[in-house]
Amino acid sequence: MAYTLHGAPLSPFVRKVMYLLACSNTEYKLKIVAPVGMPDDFIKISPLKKIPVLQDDDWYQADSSVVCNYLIETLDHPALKPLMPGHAKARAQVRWLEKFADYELAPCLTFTVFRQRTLRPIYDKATDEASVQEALNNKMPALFDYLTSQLGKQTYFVDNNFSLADVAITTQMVNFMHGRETIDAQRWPTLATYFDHMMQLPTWQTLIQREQATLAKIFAAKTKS
Ligand SMILES: N[C@@H](CCC(=O)N[C@@H](CS)C(=O)NCC(=O)O)C(=O)O
Repeated sequence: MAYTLHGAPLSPFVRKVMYLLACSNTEYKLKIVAPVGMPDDFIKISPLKKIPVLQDDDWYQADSSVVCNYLIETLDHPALKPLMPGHAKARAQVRWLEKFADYELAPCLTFTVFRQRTLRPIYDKATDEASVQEALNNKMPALFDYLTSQLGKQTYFVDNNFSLADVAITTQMVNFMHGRETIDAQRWPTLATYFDHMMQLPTWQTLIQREQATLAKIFAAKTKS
Protein backbone atom coordinates (compact mmCIF):
# COMPACT_ATOMS: atom_id res chain seq x y z
CA MET A 1 0.00 0.00 0.00
CA ALA A 2 1.41 3.40 -0.96
CA TYR A 3 -0.59 6.44 -0.03
CA THR A 4 -0.43 9.81 -1.73
CA LEU A 5 -1.40 12.84 0.30
CA HIS A 6 -2.57 15.81 -1.76
CA GLY A 7 -1.98 19.12 -0.02
CA ALA A 8 0.57 21.57 1.35
CA PRO A 9 2.33 21.12 4.70
CA LEU A 10 1.57 24.67 5.88
CA SER A 11 -2.15 23.83 5.93
CA PRO A 12 -3.13 22.82 9.47
CA PHE A 13 -5.48 20.17 8.08
CA VAL A 14 -2.79 18.61 5.92
CA ARG A 15 -0.37 18.75 8.87
CA LYS A 16 -2.93 16.90 11.00
CA VAL A 17 -2.88 13.98 8.57
CA MET A 18 0.91 14.20 8.17
CA TYR A 19 1.24 13.90 11.96
CA LEU A 20 -0.63 10.58 11.94
CA LEU A 21 1.28 9.26 8.93
CA ALA A 22 4.61 10.24 10.51
CA CYS A 23 3.98 8.85 13.98
CA SER A 24 2.86 5.53 12.48
CA ASN A 25 5.86 5.47 10.11
CA THR A 26 3.45 5.07 7.22
CA GLU A 27 5.02 5.52 3.81
CA TYR A 28 3.40 8.12 1.60
CA LYS A 29 4.11 10.57 -1.19
CA LEU A 30 3.20 14.20 -0.72
CA LYS A 31 1.72 15.69 -3.87
CA ILE A 32 1.86 19.43 -3.41
CA VAL A 33 -1.47 21.15 -3.99
CA ALA A 34 -1.63 24.68 -2.61
CA PRO A 35 -4.98 26.22 -1.64
CA VAL A 36 -4.22 29.14 -3.93
CA GLY A 37 -4.52 28.28 -7.63
CA MET A 38 -5.78 24.73 -7.27
CA PRO A 39 -6.20 22.91 -10.57
CA ASP A 40 -9.84 23.04 -11.78
CA ASP A 41 -10.13 19.26 -11.86
CA PHE A 42 -9.14 18.97 -8.16
CA ILE A 43 -12.89 19.03 -7.53
CA LYS A 44 -13.01 15.50 -8.94
CA ILE A 45 -11.12 14.19 -5.91
CA SER A 46 -12.12 16.89 -3.41
CA PRO A 47 -15.79 17.85 -3.78
CA LEU A 48 -15.35 21.06 -1.73
CA LYS A 49 -12.01 21.84 -3.46
CA LYS A 50 -10.11 21.73 -0.20
CA ILE A 51 -6.90 20.06 0.92
CA PRO A 52 -6.06 17.46 2.17
CA VAL A 53 -7.09 14.45 0.11
CA LEU A 54 -5.71 10.97 0.80
CA GLN A 55 -5.27 8.68 -2.18
CA ASP A 56 -4.78 4.95 -2.18
CA ASP A 57 -4.51 3.80 -5.83
CA ASP A 58 -7.82 4.89 -7.39
CA TRP A 59 -9.49 5.60 -4.04
CA TYR A 60 -9.64 9.21 -2.84
CA GLN A 61 -10.88 10.64 0.44
CA ALA A 62 -11.15 14.31 1.36
CA ASP A 63 -11.32 15.99 4.79
CA SER A 64 -8.67 15.75 7.48
CA SER A 65 -11.04 14.48 10.16
CA VAL A 66 -12.44 11.72 7.96
CA VAL A 67 -8.95 10.77 6.77
CA CYS A 68 -7.47 10.71 10.30
CA ASN A 69 -10.27 8.53 11.58
CA TYR A 70 -9.84 6.23 8.59
CA LEU A 71 -6.11 5.88 9.30
CA ILE A 72 -6.73 5.19 13.00
CA GLU A 73 -9.30 2.50 12.13
CA THR A 74 -7.44 0.80 9.31
CA LEU A 75 -3.73 1.00 10.08
CA ASP A 76 -4.16 -0.70 13.45
CA HIS A 77 -0.92 0.93 14.58
CA PRO A 78 0.01 1.14 18.29
CA ALA A 79 0.83 4.85 17.93
CA LEU A 80 -2.56 5.61 16.36
CA LYS A 81 -4.98 3.46 18.33
CA PRO A 82 -4.79 5.56 21.53
CA LEU A 83 -5.68 8.69 19.52
CA MET A 84 -9.32 7.56 19.77
CA PRO A 85 -10.17 6.46 23.30
CA GLY A 86 -11.99 3.20 24.05
CA HIS A 87 -14.73 4.86 26.08
CA ALA A 88 -17.65 6.33 24.06
CA LYS A 89 -17.95 9.51 26.16
CA ALA A 90 -14.23 10.21 25.82
CA ARG A 91 -14.51 9.58 22.06
CA ALA A 92 -17.35 12.08 21.87
CA GLN A 93 -15.20 14.64 23.67
CA VAL A 94 -12.29 14.02 21.28
CA ARG A 95 -14.60 14.49 18.28
CA TRP A 96 -16.06 17.65 19.79
CA LEU A 97 -12.64 19.19 20.43
CA GLU A 98 -11.46 18.22 16.95
CA LYS A 99 -14.54 19.95 15.54
CA PHE A 100 -13.88 22.95 17.76
CA ALA A 101 -10.32 23.13 16.42
CA ASP A 102 -11.35 22.70 12.76
CA TYR A 103 -14.33 25.07 12.78
CA GLU A 104 -13.70 27.58 15.61
CA LEU A 105 -9.92 27.85 16.05
CA ALA A 106 -9.15 27.64 12.32
CA PRO A 107 -11.11 30.75 11.24
CA CYS A 108 -9.27 32.86 13.82
CA LEU A 109 -5.78 31.38 14.16
CA THR A 110 -5.27 30.12 10.60
CA PHE A 111 -7.69 31.77 8.18
CA THR A 112 -7.13 35.19 9.74
CA VAL A 113 -3.80 35.49 11.61
CA PHE A 114 -1.73 33.05 9.52
CA ARG A 115 -3.37 33.91 6.21
CA GLN A 116 -2.98 37.66 6.66
CA ARG A 117 0.50 37.72 8.20
CA THR A 118 2.19 34.84 6.38
CA LEU A 119 0.27 33.41 3.46
CA ARG A 120 -0.74 36.66 1.78
CA PRO A 121 2.82 38.09 1.85
CA ILE A 122 4.07 34.84 0.26
CA TYR A 123 1.80 35.67 -2.69
CA ASP A 124 2.87 39.35 -2.61
CA LYS A 125 -0.47 40.43 -1.19
CA ALA A 126 -0.86 43.04 1.54
CA THR A 127 -1.66 42.07 5.13
CA ASP A 128 -4.91 43.40 6.52
CA GLU A 129 -3.52 43.97 10.02
CA ALA A 130 -6.84 45.46 11.21
CA SER A 131 -8.55 42.11 10.64
CA VAL A 132 -5.72 40.35 12.53
CA GLN A 133 -6.13 42.73 15.47
CA GLU A 134 -9.89 42.26 15.39
CA ALA A 135 -9.43 38.47 15.62
CA LEU A 136 -6.78 38.75 18.35
CA ASN A 137 -8.83 41.15 20.46
CA ASN A 138 -12.39 39.99 19.87
CA LYS A 139 -12.31 36.33 18.85
CA MET A 140 -9.18 34.64 20.17
CA PRO A 141 -9.64 35.34 23.95
CA ALA A 142 -12.94 33.42 24.22
CA LEU A 143 -11.44 30.50 22.27
CA PHE A 144 -8.39 30.33 24.54
CA ASP A 145 -10.55 30.74 27.67
CA TYR A 146 -12.63 27.77 26.52
CA LEU A 147 -9.56 25.63 25.76
CA THR A 148 -8.12 26.55 29.17
CA SER A 149 -11.34 25.40 30.84
CA GLN A 150 -11.21 22.09 28.94
CA LEU A 151 -7.54 21.45 29.66
CA GLY A 152 -7.81 22.17 33.38
CA LYS A 153 -4.75 20.82 35.17
CA GLN A 154 -4.20 18.03 32.65
CA THR A 155 -1.28 17.53 30.29
CA TYR A 156 -3.61 16.44 27.43
CA PHE A 157 -7.17 17.46 26.66
CA VAL A 158 -9.23 14.28 27.03
CA ASP A 159 -8.83 12.02 30.07
CA ASN A 160 -5.25 13.28 30.23
CA ASN A 161 -4.26 10.99 27.34
CA PHE A 162 -2.79 12.19 24.05
CA SER A 163 -5.58 11.99 21.45
CA LEU A 164 -6.70 13.26 18.07
CA ALA A 165 -8.03 16.32 19.92
CA ASP A 166 -4.45 17.28 20.84
CA VAL A 167 -3.32 16.84 17.23
CA ALA A 168 -6.23 18.94 15.91
CA ILE A 169 -5.76 21.75 18.45
CA THR A 170 -1.98 21.85 18.21
CA THR A 171 -1.95 22.00 14.41
CA GLN A 172 -4.05 25.20 14.48
CA MET A 173 -1.77 26.66 17.16
CA VAL A 174 1.21 25.98 14.89
CA ASN A 175 -0.33 28.22 12.22
CA PHE A 176 -0.88 30.87 14.89
CA MET A 177 2.85 30.61 15.65
CA HIS A 178 3.71 30.79 11.93
CA GLY A 179 1.61 33.99 11.97
CA ARG A 180 4.16 35.39 14.45
CA GLU A 181 1.93 35.09 17.51
CA THR A 182 2.46 33.38 20.84
CA ILE A 183 -0.01 32.27 23.49
CA ASP A 184 0.14 34.93 26.21
CA ALA A 185 1.62 33.00 29.16
CA GLN A 186 0.40 35.62 31.65
CA ARG A 187 -3.21 35.30 30.56
CA TRP A 188 -3.34 31.61 29.55
CA PRO A 189 -0.43 29.99 31.45
CA THR A 190 -1.64 26.40 31.20
CA LEU A 191 -2.32 26.69 27.48
CA ALA A 192 1.09 28.27 26.85
CA THR A 193 2.77 25.43 28.80
CA TYR A 194 0.67 22.89 26.90
CA PHE A 195 1.77 24.25 23.52
CA ASP A 196 5.44 24.40 24.61
CA HIS A 197 5.18 20.77 25.66
CA MET A 198 3.57 19.77 22.34
CA MET A 199 6.39 21.47 20.46
CA GLN A 200 8.90 19.28 22.34
CA LEU A 201 7.33 16.06 21.03
CA PRO A 202 9.62 14.57 18.35
CA THR A 203 6.98 14.15 15.62
CA TRP A 204 5.86 17.77 15.92
CA GLN A 205 9.49 18.91 16.03
CA THR A 206 10.34 17.16 12.77
CA LEU A 207 7.29 18.55 10.96
CA ILE A 208 7.60 22.09 12.31
CA GLN A 209 11.35 22.46 11.81
CA ARG A 210 10.85 21.57 8.15
CA GLU A 211 8.09 24.15 7.80
CA GLN A 212 10.12 26.85 9.54
CA ALA A 213 13.01 26.16 7.19
CA THR A 214 10.66 26.41 4.19
CA LEU A 215 9.21 29.70 5.43
CA ALA A 216 12.67 31.11 6.15
CA LYS A 217 13.78 30.19 2.61
CA ILE A 218 10.69 31.74 1.00
CA PHE A 219 11.06 35.01 2.91
CA ALA A 220 14.84 35.16 2.41
CA ALA A 221 14.31 34.82 -1.35
CA LYS A 222 11.71 37.61 -1.21
CA THR A 223 14.00 40.05 0.56
CA LYS A 224 16.71 39.37 -2.06
CA SER A 225 14.43 39.96 -5.05
N1 LIG B 1 -12.76 20.49 6.92
C1 LIG B 1 -11.64 20.46 5.99
C2 LIG B 1 -11.04 21.84 5.89
C3 LIG B 1 -9.89 21.88 4.88
C4 LIG B 1 -9.53 23.31 4.49
O1 LIG B 1 -10.21 24.28 4.82
N2 LIG B 1 -8.42 23.42 3.76
C5 LIG B 1 -8.02 24.70 3.24
C6 LIG B 1 -6.50 24.89 3.34
S1 LIG B 1 -5.98 25.17 4.99
C7 LIG B 1 -8.35 24.76 1.76
O2 LIG B 1 -8.18 23.80 1.05
N3 LIG B 1 -8.83 25.90 1.30
C8 LIG B 1 -9.10 26.13 -0.08
C9 LIG B 1 -10.40 26.83 -0.29
O3 LIG B 1 -11.17 26.97 0.67
O4 LIG B 1 -10.63 27.24 -1.44
C10 LIG B 1 -10.62 19.43 6.48
O5 LIG B 1 -10.57 19.16 7.69
O6 LIG B 1 -9.90 18.86 5.66
